[in-house]
Amino acid sequence: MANCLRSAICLIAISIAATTASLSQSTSTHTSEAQNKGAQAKNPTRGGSPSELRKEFDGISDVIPQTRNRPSQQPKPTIRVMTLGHESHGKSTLTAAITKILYQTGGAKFVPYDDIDNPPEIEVQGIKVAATQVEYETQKARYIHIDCHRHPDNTKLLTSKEVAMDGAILVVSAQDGPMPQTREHIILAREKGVKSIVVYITKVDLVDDVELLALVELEVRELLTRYGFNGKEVPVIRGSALMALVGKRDDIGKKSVIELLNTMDRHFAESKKERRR
Ligand SMILES: Nc1nc2c(ncn2[C@@H]2O[C@H](COP(=O)(O)OP(=O)(O)OP(=O)(O)O)[C@@H](O)[C@H]2O)c(=O)[nH]1
Ligand SMILES: [Mg+2]
Repeated sequence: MANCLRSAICLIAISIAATTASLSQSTSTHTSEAQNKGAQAKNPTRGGSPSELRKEFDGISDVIPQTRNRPSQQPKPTIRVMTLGHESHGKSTLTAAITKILYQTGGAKFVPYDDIDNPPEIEVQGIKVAATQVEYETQKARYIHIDCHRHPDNTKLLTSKEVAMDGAILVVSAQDGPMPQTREHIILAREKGVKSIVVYITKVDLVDDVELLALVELEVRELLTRYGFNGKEVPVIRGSALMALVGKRDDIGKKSVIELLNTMDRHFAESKKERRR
């Protein structure tokens, strides 16, 4: 009888413990989801919860560069890139958008704009700069991508001998076209020996005039040619990183970032391979 009573008490205790654990787990999940939604409402560029983001990208995974290495595949090269371009032209927004797009394939941890826009000092190949380093993986390569906080930090990296870059994403605002720092970064990138440049003309959502966009593209190509790059051949993608980041206007948002990533894969990975030969 005493044994029977002890077993019953034991069973009741186990069941109370299990119920408490499950309640506290479900409360913490709900709290973090609610916090996530609250943060998103305050700032749309922060993106949604992982499950919301996955839903948002359903159906386009076939066009996003897939990231997983199959066992038979060769190891992917590591490509070091940085975002260049005039201040406020949209470098950090594009950096955040890339991580958001690749989050869907498991190729990146999503890094919100606010975390990129105001970074602490970090060491990039031994050089101290206020910058964010994001890492992501596409079909063809692993990327280490540096987005500097301000123009002087970009200059510091571009002029230091210790820092090696395989490529650069030159960000140009469709509204403003190339500006003094665009030119300066092109010159410094050339002097540094950055072999590959891909141009992303952003803020296309703010420009309706197709001729104006064509003019901006022409100006960038001319500038690149003037300072030693092959301006005619450099890939130029038009889009809006902000639209990609907030999940609107897929035609100029998400799709343009996917196009950029595919272009980077072709351009940067290929030219790194050629340099090795
Ligand atoms: N409408 C629109 N605004 C954009 C787009 N991309 C960036 N912006 C806005 O442009 C402003 C500057 O963007 P950032 O990404 O901080 O620019 P940045 O080049 O990193 O600026 P610095 O690091 O200060 O040189 C922000 O207010 C962005 O929201 C875009 O595609 N469309
Ligand atoms: Mg920035």
